[in-house]
Amino acid sequence: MFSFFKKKPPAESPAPAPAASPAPPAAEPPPPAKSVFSPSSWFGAKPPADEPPPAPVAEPAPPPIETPPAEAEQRSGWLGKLKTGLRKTGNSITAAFVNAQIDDALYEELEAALLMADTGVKATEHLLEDLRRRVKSSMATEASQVKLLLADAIADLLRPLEKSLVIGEHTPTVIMVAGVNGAGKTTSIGKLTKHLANEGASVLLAAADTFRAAAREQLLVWADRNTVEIVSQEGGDPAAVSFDAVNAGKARGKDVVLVDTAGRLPTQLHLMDELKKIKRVVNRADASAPHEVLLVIDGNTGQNALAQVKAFDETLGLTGLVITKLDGTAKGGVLCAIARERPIPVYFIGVGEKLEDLETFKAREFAQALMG
Ligand SMILES: Nc1nc2c(ncn2[C@@H]2O[C@H](COP(=O)(O)OP(=O)(O)O)[C@@H](O)[C@H]2O)c(=O)[nH]1
Ligand SMILES: [Mg+2]
Repeated sequence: MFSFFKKKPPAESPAPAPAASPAPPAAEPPPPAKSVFSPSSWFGAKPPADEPPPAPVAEPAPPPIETPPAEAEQRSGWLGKLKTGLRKTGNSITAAFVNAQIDDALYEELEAALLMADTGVKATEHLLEDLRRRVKSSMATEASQVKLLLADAIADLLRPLEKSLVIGEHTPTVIMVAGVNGAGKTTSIGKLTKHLANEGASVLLAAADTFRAAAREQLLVWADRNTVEIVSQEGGDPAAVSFDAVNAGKARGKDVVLVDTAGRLPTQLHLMDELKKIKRVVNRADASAPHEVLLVIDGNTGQNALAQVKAFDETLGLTGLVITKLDGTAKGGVLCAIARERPIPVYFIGVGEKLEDLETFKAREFAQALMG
């Protein structure tokens, strides 16, 4: 149920490369798209190299997978950390309901608590209007009922952000990762890599953060040297490293190429241009890539997180978000602001520095953690 990635077989027919791209010589047909993942399972085992891939199923419905006990246990531990991280927000929302009547004072207290939690004016207004409607139609008479209705309203607001990262439709699936300095890009890439490798996916990392000498070593800490390769070039051109990595990923039949970029402040225009250039050359190496452009956000950034989402989305066209550090002093409400103003899917949430501290985003869980 709580699978980390959604695995899909490759699309029926690979999209033809546009004429503009440096296509392979006409005589040489493109290699058949090959996925290591069984289309019948999100966590298929890697078949032997020369075994033909299983026939793709028309539209594979996600199989009803029971959460294995170990996985469920890990998730509940993770959820505990998320709740602890968001405790301050939870406490102030909960406090509004203590000995409360359903009256204007309650709504005012909730408004203050939501604004304090970085929910932002628009999402707060939306939530309170929605809550009043729910209270009316359910004919609630107790403040405790209103609390449940608020959790429902938050979960419904956040639900459009729930989406799985899909792996396997392209070989390789090229994922570009951006974000400001210290947001947690390299750490999150490390965790993702480890999860992918554990599932049998072959991963190639592009250390396009060529400014930081330690970036490669940092990635290697996470990477299992047997299943993960790294393309790097210290002091080199980030776009060139990314281009090489995508080409190498194609040539070596990797399942996933992850491009780690340097931290950039969205206000520094020339630096945003560099990210655009990386995206452009990745696309030149593989006309369907990048398949995902992820923004990593430090959960402690508050309302500025929304500004980052907007700026990076306008420059790069984001496909997903990773929110990190929700274990610290983060307030969490900014996800509501994102849902209301720039609803880009949240693929993963980080609550610490360990592998198991990265998990998939579930709206209902998050709403509950936010409510304390
Ligand atoms: N507490 C906490 N720390 C994190 C999390 N994710 C990353 N970090 C830490 O944040 C710091 C910056 O991370 P890094 O991945 O190097 O950021 P980058 O500059 O975006 O690549 C490191 O010390 C990480 O250990 C998280 O979810 N929780
Ligand atoms: Mg980094």
